[in-house]
Amino acid sequence: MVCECWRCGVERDSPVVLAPVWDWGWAFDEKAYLSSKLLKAGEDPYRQHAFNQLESDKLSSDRPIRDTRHYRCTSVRYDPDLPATSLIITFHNEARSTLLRTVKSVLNRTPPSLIQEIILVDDFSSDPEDCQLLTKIPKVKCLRNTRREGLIRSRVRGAEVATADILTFLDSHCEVNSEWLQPMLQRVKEDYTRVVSPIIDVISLDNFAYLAASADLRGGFDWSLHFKWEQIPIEQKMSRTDPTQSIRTPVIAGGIFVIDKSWFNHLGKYDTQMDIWGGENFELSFRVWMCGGSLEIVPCSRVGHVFRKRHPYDFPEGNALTYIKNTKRTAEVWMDEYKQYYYEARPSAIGKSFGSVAERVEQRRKLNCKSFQWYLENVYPELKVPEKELIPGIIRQGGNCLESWAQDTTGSMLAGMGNCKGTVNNPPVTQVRWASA
Ligand code: LR7
Ligand code: MN
Repeated sequence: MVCECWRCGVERDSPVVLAPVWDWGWAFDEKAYLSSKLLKAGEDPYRQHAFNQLESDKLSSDRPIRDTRHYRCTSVRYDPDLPATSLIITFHNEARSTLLRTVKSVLNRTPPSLIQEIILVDDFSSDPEDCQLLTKIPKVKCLRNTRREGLIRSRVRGAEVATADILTFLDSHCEVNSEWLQPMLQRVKEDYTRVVSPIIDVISLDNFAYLAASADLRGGFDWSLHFKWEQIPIEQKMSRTDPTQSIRTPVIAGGIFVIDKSWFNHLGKYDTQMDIWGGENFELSFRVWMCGGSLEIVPCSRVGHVFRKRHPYDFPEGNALTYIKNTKRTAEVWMDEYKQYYYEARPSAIGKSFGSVAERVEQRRKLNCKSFQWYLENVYPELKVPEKELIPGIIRQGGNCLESWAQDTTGSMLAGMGNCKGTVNNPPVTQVRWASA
């Protein structure tokens, strides 16, 4: 289907085939790497990785994919001297076929001069060779954790050994598309405080088809700190005259982004007391915006990712508790008085232990970051504060209400802040006077 209107959301069907540009197969025995981990006859292909491993194993590691960019992206020119980047890919028990395809797609679709190195951080996978054997591939380095750390500490470990000035993070089951890196590097080169993500295309977890994602989405969330893709606000959408222009986003999905290394370090890397998976994308996103940077999606950059419906790995402390710990740390450090809405939306977080956040609070103070109120007003005004609903005569704020409860002798309404009563006969804790009209 051919789409004339770039806003209509249907992607052009491009016949472009992306051919591999390097021939280095002599150094690495790909067949041996893959064949030792093939599924056994009759084995459930979804069991180990929560995607159809059989389909992935069948596909070539060099398979061509459709160029899903808007056609206008193909004529955009980038600086010839863009900086090189260190790629960081952390994984725990990734399927060999998807891990290898991630690495090869990077090598095949990125100008060699832009890749300083590909750092694989093996987060204590069962088989050390999943990672080790890949170091036969040019530019690939492998770090192995001596115990399970989770993706947050693993990424920090990767970032600490990275030698390039720019860091690029990727999940371990991705395929990068044509010219994916240049538009992101360009934006970061122009302004090192920008943290940029591609449009994340979908690789089907069932048949591994590469599907174009809508170009009209950005990252959002609700008060429980649950990530969701959402439509760009209509005013912003209408004012976009150029489909190659970046899209400001309140949060990033978290797995695929480019950041200047000194900026990453200056902002405090990640909160390394967060475990396994989840929440770090909010913490990073709030930190970037509130401490003087910005987040954007670069539409001319496309990277495919296998989205799954469940985690294929275990969480030593349990999935729910880990998510609570990580998001609670985020709320406690960054959300100021608005954290009450997080607790209202996620009451199970109340009373749960989350370690000390003193260091992160101190970091925020040192960086002189803006308030969460500033973030809400300037970055994410679409996230409505739930309690500002007005019941006639009552203004709710958290568990408290500003309620009118009597008239004084002058006819002014007396009102007060206290436990919500919803009646005029229960005097609240503190009183304020509203002059009657
Ligand atoms: O203990 C672990 N150690 C790891 O190294 C658990 C996971 N990992 C690795 C894992 O192998 C993978 O490479 O971390 C990466 C992310 O884990 P996934 O792929 O199981 O989770 P996901 O795709 O749901 O992850 C999304 O949300 C995470 C929240 O913590 C991270 O931010 C991921 O990077 C993020 N992925 C993306 O943003 C890609 C787009 C998907 C979306 C939305
Ligand atoms: Mn993933």
